[in-house]
Amino acid sequence: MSDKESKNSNPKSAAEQQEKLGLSRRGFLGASAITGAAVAATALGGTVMTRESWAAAVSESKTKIHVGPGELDDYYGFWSGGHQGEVRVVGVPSMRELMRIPVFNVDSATGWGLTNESKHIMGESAKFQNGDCHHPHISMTDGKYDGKYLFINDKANSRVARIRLDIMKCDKMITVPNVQAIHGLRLQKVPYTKYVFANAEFVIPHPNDGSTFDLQDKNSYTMFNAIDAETMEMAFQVIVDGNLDNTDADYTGKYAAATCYNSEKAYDIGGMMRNERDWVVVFNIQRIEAAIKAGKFTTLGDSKTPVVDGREGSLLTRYIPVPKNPHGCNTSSDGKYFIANGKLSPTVSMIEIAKLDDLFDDKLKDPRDTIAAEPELGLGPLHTTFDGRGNAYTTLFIDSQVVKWNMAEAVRAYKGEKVNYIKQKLDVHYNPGHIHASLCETSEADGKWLIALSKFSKDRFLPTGPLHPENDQLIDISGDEMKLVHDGPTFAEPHDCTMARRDQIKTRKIWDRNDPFFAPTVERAKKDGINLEADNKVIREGNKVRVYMTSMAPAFGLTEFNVNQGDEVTVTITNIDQIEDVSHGFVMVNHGASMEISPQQTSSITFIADKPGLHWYYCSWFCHALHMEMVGRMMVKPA
Ligand code: CUK
Ligand code: CUA
Ligand code: CA
Repeated sequence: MSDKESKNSNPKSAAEQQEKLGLSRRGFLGASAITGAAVAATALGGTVMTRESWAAAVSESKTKIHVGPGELDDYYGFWSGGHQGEVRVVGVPSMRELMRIPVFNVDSATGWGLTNESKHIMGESAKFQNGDCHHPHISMTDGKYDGKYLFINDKANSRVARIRLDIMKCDKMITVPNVQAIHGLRLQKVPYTKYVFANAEFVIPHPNDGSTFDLQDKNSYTMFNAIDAETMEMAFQVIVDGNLDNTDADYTGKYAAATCYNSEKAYDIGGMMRNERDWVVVFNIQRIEAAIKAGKFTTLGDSKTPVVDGREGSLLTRYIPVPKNPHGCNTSSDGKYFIANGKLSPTVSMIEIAKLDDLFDDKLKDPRDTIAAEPELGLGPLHTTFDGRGNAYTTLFIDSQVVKWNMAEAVRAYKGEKVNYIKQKLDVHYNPGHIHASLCETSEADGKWLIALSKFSKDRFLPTGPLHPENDQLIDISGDEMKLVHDGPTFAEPHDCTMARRDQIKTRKIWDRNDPFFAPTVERAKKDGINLEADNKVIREGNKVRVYMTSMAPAFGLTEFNVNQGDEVTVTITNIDQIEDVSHGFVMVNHGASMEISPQQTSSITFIADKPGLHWYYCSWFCHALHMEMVGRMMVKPA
């Protein structure tokens, strides 16, 4: 957007700029921020903080975010790694990165994407080495986090993955059939997360076999997808009009909603902006389940997934027109509203969930009668979050602000009352997308911390060349006013994050030997007659060689093994250390093989011994004073 150009047009190095502006630079930005807020807030009748009260508030908040050495954070944050493909675990409020969970990427430390266990989980799609994740969400029971799983989408290769939060590893992955680009992803909240709802963003012809490329064709459409959260298999797909962007579910278990920005089914920007209104499509989950149960569905191609038609006129869906190219879709934590964020309209649309029964029963004739309010907030509203005290917080991409507003007052204003529902506008740096308040997606929204995920960092950090980090900013919302307290640089666009109280996540200290994560490898070993916890053996089957060994600090069970050139070698290692934190690694030098083996874990990796001679392997995780000596040799006899 053009705003980005104007704020981003600094050709000089940060050092030069620093010199030129001296110490006044931060002050200047601070002042302009306040002036900007003043202008915008005055226009909409909001309150503005003075420079003095702002400085005092910030210093007070800073003491709250200080988590001293050895102290623990109050919240687990789960950050999407964007087109980097991973999930990151971040402590809030310290914003310290605790762990990375590789999902749709290849990770050389843990061996994700390289080990047999990870390839088994990734299935067919292991052939892809990229991913683009946006929306991490934690499973729920009765509208509260149950801490079991975290789900995340892959827009790049149309996948959905599940992470087991007890071990913080991806344990299931599915490619959604017959669609392109899984984007919006949310979970059923009530009675529990039975379904993962996933929007396929792009309209494609069906069948997509090259017989037509016409998006206006009646057989060109996209689908809303439900995946069984436990089995991670497809539950159903719903054909829709237009396209699908973001989604959310309600607190009754009856409805899910999704925004559509391309009701035009256009293929270019001009076309996608043609209509003054696009819509929110609401899905009636019970009716969809009933239709499938009654056998009223079809299937597409090789897929066995039940497909129902939810296009205009269907009993399964309702289309609620909202202005223009809406983006985020957020259920308020009080359960009252689906909120569609206007993007090209300065408004958000509040859809009253209590009116949806009547809409589906045709007692409400005009779908617009479900709109409780359409407050004007500022330029480029993208996503909204909640503090559990009746306030909503919306990102304004173009204004580079977060606006705090009151939902009940917005509804009163919509009815004609003179009330100022805008509470505050806070500058963020810069151009925010998602926004997330602690526990905001659950009925326990606690109004403590807010993360604004800003798309541009510009001059906020030491320069890193043409590619800049994004800037995820921590805002204290526990008081009456929002206070920006921390800048958090992030790589390759997180888009979204989620937070859970630390007591809601329970992790294992060491692996359970019966963990399904490496069960296929245990099965294989059983067939070879191997006791993984004790045996150090080489099994040969033609040119397939399986090397089994243990590891215990500071030694591998085998310090040498022999193979023939051209053999396909599978090294399986079981870490028999019982001590928490003593992870080993295995790297076969010059063979592209690397993996993690944490206490009581079994890991395996397969490579071709294509070069004759001596090849060292070593432990890659510093595990002992003699870690450097934790090595072995593969002797390869020439063919
Ligand atoms: S999307 Cu990126 S800012 Cu993928 Cu949820 Cu809105
Ligand atoms: Cu084992 Cu380092
Ligand atoms: Ca549109």
